Amino acid sequence: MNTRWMVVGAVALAAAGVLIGRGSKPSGTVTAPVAAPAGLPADAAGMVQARQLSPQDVTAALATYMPTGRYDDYLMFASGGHSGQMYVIGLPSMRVLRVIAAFSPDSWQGYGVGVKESALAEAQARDAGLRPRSLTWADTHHPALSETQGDYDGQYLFIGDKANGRLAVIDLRDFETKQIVTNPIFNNNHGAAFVTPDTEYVIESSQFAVPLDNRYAPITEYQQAYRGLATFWKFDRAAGRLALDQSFAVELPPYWQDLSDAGKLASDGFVFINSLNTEMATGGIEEGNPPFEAGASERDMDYLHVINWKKAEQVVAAGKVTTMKGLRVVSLPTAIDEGILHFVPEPKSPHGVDVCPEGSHIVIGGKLDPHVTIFNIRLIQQAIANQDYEGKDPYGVPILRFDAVKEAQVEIGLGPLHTQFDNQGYAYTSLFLDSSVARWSMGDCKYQAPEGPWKLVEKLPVSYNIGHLAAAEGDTVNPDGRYLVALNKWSVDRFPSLGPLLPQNLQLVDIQPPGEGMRLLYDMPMGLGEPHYAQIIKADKIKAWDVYPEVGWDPLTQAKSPHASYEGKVERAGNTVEIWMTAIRSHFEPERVSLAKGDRVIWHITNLERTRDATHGFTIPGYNVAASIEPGETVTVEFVADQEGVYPYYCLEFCSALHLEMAGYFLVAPPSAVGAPKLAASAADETTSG
Ligand code: K7E
Ligand code: CUA
Repeated sequence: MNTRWMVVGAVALAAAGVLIGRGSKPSGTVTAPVAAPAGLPADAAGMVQARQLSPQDVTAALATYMPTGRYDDYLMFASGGHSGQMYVIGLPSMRVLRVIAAFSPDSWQGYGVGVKESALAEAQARDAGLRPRSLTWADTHHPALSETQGDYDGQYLFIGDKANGRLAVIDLRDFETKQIVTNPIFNNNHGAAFVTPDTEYVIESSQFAVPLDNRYAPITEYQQAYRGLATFWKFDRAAGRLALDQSFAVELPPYWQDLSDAGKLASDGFVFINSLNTEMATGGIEEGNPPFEAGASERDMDYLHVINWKKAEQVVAAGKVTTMKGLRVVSLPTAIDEGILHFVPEPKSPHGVDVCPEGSHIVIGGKLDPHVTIFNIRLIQQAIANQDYEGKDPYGVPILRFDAVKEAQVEIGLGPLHTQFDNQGYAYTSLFLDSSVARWSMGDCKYQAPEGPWKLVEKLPVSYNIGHLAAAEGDTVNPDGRYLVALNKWSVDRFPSLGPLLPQNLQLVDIQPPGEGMRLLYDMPMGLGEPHYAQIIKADKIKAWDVYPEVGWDPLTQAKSPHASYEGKVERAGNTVEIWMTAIRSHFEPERVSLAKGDRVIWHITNLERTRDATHGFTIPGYNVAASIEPGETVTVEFVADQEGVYPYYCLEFCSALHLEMAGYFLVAPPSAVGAPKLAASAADETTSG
């Protein structure tokens, strides 16, 4: 019997209440092979007592502890809020495995700091004429893993930028961002990113109404000139890119649209988007108007937008669109006439809309309503067919009769926001004001909970102010149950004080087996930008590369780079100097590059390594360049040598024992001193093997 298991056995004994006093040992217990930290007994039972752990603490520790080298069962992809990035977290260990640079520069990943093969550099160049300045951050809210038949397929990840109306595409073969698209006619979003069941489209719907096409209109013309927009970005899976020319958008009234979710199975072909501010409040507290928070909360009902995107696709194909900046737009009157857009009344200031695994039910959380409201897609389709309307909105959008489409309301507590599902017939809703997670039973579902339909089953307190929650594959056609993570906005007193800016608290909850109640397993301080939503995928669905497929790989195009080179060389054409450099443990080639001030420099670096984890870096003092060149990768940096001097370039990754020697000299002579510039690719470096 190996020692670890004997220790575990002892801990399990302790958990069962057999707490043994210091000095005595239960039979079968052995002393741990490594000395315990000072002051802590070396045996498990002694540790349990010394650290004053309850049996619940011990089982929680056993449920989350990951022995060295063992992998997590699940990966959670969490947005990074206004850090602009994405995080990858292992479950159940809650270890942060990676940050993925998406919208913000990250020097460790060589992203946005001089390397040309990057989605950020590409977007900045493309948007130079569209946006007044280069954006170097985002407010990432909702990640969406690509889906095949409504299930995560582990291929791509999309993330919306609420602040600037953008989306990013991440390829999960190398966990790098491949594309950033900017909505050409709208400058913000919130219902993004959500995917249709086969990732035909990535949905980006707006939040704050503004005039379309980034025009100006005075706020007094709000109702006439301001609009919302639901954009359906076509995803070209083979290319791994969103294609603007195959995308379309549907114009919406100037309510503030909120989250969205795509229908699936029973509701495939529909997209559901919440709204608030159907009052069309325009603020102006300084002019005696009610503030937004009151003005946008006066009515008892707002509208769930029900969009038939398959019908919209046909209308677009028939050419009934206006094209603005390359985006085909179905106007609001056309959307109404063609039966693309219907409204469903929904209780006060809704936030989350979540479609159940079978696609039959749509769950709404109303921030100012203690219920979740559940609509049935069959009833919605019937009401549309029968024109069972309770009226039309001021723009002529038909409003379906609430009682005709509502299946149930379940009172669960204060501030319901977002809902996820498991494989036992339960739904889980975050309660922001209650700071808790409610577990309640679904009705008319493939799985039926023993409590019967539409019942609040239990609530688990969380710390504190929960926003989203994520259950394992809990927004797919095939949820796993097992784990749920509460993404709490505030942590208040949970961690030591590190100043006034506090981490968020991500709490791991065991939701299996359901009969035994939800159990809190782990508090994870998130000392990085604020995650909003997260998705949890089975780890074995991700098929990532260990190294790039070929030496000389361009990760932006996911193909061999035309700039790849297996040997170092320098060429001059006019005043452009082009360098092909190789990197392998523990040297660059060339090791000297000499030129004159004013020369344009194009510097390609190929990492020749085929060894996993043998990443090299590259930087030059003062030139704002930080490259990460992963095994097989080729990167390019380009700049004008506008500062004369001597610049040691070196490898940024501690790649080998002789990492400090992995360096070279970049010599920028004054123009006059060089005359006809002399180039020196170092011949001193004879080493060719790795
Ligand atoms: Cu509730 Cu942007 Cu999804 Cu944050 S949103 S919580
Ligand atoms: Cu290569 Cu350090």
